[in-house]
Amino acid sequence: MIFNLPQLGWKPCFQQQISPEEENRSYPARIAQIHRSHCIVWSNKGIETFEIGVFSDPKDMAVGDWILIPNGGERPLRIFERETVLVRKAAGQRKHDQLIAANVDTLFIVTSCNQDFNASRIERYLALAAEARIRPVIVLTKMDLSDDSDSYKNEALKLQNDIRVECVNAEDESSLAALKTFCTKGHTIALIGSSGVGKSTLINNLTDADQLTEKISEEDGKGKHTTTSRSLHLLQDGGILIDTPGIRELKLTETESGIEDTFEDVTQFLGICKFKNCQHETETGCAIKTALESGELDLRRWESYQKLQGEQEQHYSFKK
Ligand SMILES: Nc1nc2c(ncn2[C@@H]2O[C@H](COP(=O)(O)OP(=O)(O)OP(=O)(O)O)[C@@H](O)[C@H]2O)c(=O)[nH]1
Ligand SMILES: [Mg+2]
Repeated sequence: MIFNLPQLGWKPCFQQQISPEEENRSYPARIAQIHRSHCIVWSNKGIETFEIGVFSDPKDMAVGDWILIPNGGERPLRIFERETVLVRKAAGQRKHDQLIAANVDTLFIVTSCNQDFNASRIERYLALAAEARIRPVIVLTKMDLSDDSDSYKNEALKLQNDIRVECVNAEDESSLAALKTFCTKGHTIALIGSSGVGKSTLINNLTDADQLTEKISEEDGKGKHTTTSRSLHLLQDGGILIDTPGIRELKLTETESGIEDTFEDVTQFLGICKFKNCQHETETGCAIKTALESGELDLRRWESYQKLQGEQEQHYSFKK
């Protein structure tokens, strides 16, 4: 299969990174899959496989990255500077950050109209998107299994000004029309969320992909981490989707400004207390306390903001 570059999301900001000499001697390709020892790339030469270790540490590469390959060469030359990148703190004891996907334009934050829906968790994803300067869309799947999808939608709409929220039945292609409007030619969309919410089902029904999907457990409604690696998928009418494995717990890396942007309803009350060093606990003239009491500020939002900020502080002190 031969791809044309605009269809793969090639943009002027990448073209600018190629010198005229390189233009004659090499070609760009987009990373569609990364495996332990090799990656699969797509370009106007077709689909190719390259060993990873010889040109980059796998930890420094992400699905969605553009790389430069010399004509007829066996090893890529370099990874292009990214326009955007989604990064999370690695799970468990691992210290390095983990790249989720690169050069993403829109993030579909996928959750379901059931017990998976969790406002504070969605706020983490919103902060991640804001930090990366990627437009978020909240996608609520399984509306067909819920009597109350509108109330989930209303809760989601409260999480950010002007946030787009779409309720869908991921298994029914006819309910995905609104999502397709984001999938324009050359536009890259990553799907992210817990296991079992229907990310791969959405990809299968938006494209010709055949991603493995798995029935979720009846008792807890949870999936079993069916997708194990990230991958690129093309839509027939344009648009590129990135499937990702389910995330159990999203830990944020440096996301301070993303958090500030996501919590403007909270930050508007910061810095205006009577005392500069107000801890927002028992001090008089505390703007936060007053806003909480008057109902202008939602307690859950305040607590969620504090939790994420606390994690940021821990993150920085850990790095020192
Ligand atoms: N009825 C209904 N079932 C859905 C919907 N979305 C997903 N499912 C089902 O939920 C199960 C899990 O879907 P997947 O697409 O495998 O979930 P996933 O998010 O890719 O999960 P991981 O790969 O583990 O991260 C499958 O059996 C889907 O058919 C929906 O909107 N309605
Ligand atoms: Mg999946």
